[in-house]
Amino acid sequence: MAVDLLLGLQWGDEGKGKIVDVLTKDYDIIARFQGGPNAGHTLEFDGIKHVLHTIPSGIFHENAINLVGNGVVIDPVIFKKELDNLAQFKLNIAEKLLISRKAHLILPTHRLLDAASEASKGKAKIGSTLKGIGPTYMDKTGRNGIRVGDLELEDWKERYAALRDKHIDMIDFYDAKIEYDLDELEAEFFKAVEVLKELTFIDSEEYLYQAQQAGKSILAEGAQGSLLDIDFGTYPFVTSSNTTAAGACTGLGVAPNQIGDVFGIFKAYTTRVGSGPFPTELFDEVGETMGRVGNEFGATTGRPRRCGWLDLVALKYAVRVNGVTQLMMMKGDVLSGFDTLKICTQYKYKGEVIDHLPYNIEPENVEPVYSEMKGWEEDLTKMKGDEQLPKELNAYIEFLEKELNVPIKIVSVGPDRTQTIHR
Ligand code: 2SA
Ligand code: MG
Repeated sequence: MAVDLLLGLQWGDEGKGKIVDVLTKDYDIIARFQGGPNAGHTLEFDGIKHVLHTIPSGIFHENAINLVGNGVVIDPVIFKKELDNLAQFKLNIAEKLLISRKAHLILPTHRLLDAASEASKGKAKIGSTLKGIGPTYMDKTGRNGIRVGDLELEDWKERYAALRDKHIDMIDFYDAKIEYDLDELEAEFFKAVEVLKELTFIDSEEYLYQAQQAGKSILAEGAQGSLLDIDFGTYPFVTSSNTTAAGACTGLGVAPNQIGDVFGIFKAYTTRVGSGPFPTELFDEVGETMGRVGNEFGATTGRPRRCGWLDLVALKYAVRVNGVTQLMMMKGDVLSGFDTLKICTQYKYKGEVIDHLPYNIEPENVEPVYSEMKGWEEDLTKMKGDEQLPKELNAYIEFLEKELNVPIKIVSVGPDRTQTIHR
């Protein structure tokens, strides 16, 4: 059976966690393929809000196997905290959670290096979540990293110590005055590694191949968003992995011809957390209202997210790069009450009007060109069916479908699992 993909099409926080949770009942295996504890996937049901960072969003479903793929970077300390938070829900995690031996480990010194690198950049900082993501992927591509499978080897602690010592020299080199107590960090790390080792480590590409042969259905769950992709995002203000569809092939070992549906998740407006260009960003009351009503705060760091109108130029780009086959529009409920809604359909770029994403979308180069649509007053959060949606919202959806040439199959009208309208 084909492997379906679920991806964020903007700068992350589109609501992927919720949709994976809604779709999980249809899948046997949910697999994360990139990113790490920088992700914050929020799920709400039965009046409880859960935030997952490394563990896939299918963990709450009784029969789904959850796999952390080779493309993911794992911080044992954060992983242990996630497990501790889930312990009260009796999820039978030991049987449902599998870890790829080829996934790389985030060491305490990777986190310190992240902080040192950001501090050294001053105003030009990336706005990283400070979880050590960049330095860990640097060690992966630099061929220095420590992988989950190494924990099964006798000498892994020696290799750990060698890498740690190198990191300490690098932290000194940054001269960023980072304060830390390495003994404390290491004690916490080694304790968490023991917890990680209680889980099942597998050769996940082989596992997924066999699962496919056996007719199991697989959903690959992306983290962050397409515009944070290391290659196709707003570099250097990106994360350090491929967040786009290709990342699922390298991050799981699934062949391109095995990919089935590509579900693209987007918010009815746009948000971004961290630094970097954001053409449709609003600095007025409208943006402030979106942030307040939408509760736009980082699920991992608590940072307020920047808000703005929907950017169709960027969304079209993401749809193409990922080969999206179905769209899911989130947080339409947050737009209730605006008289007029704006959608950016083109950019004014160096005096010319263009409709593709240029190399550089810094504010001095790009000015959004907007189409306006009539807003709606109705509260959407209690609506159950397509037929209840206000006509202005339907017009908004139809406009997007026409521009993007992909159907919008789900409209989410609130954070809860039940606030989901299928079209
Ligand atoms: P990093 O930590 O090195 O990956 O940061 C690099 C950039 O990627 C952005 N980034 C994110 N953007 C949105 N959501 C993310 N996850 C958390 C959430 C973020 C949070 O779900 O809310 O809690 O702040 C995420 N992870 C990374 C980051 O802001 C940098 O711009
Ligand atoms: Mg998030």
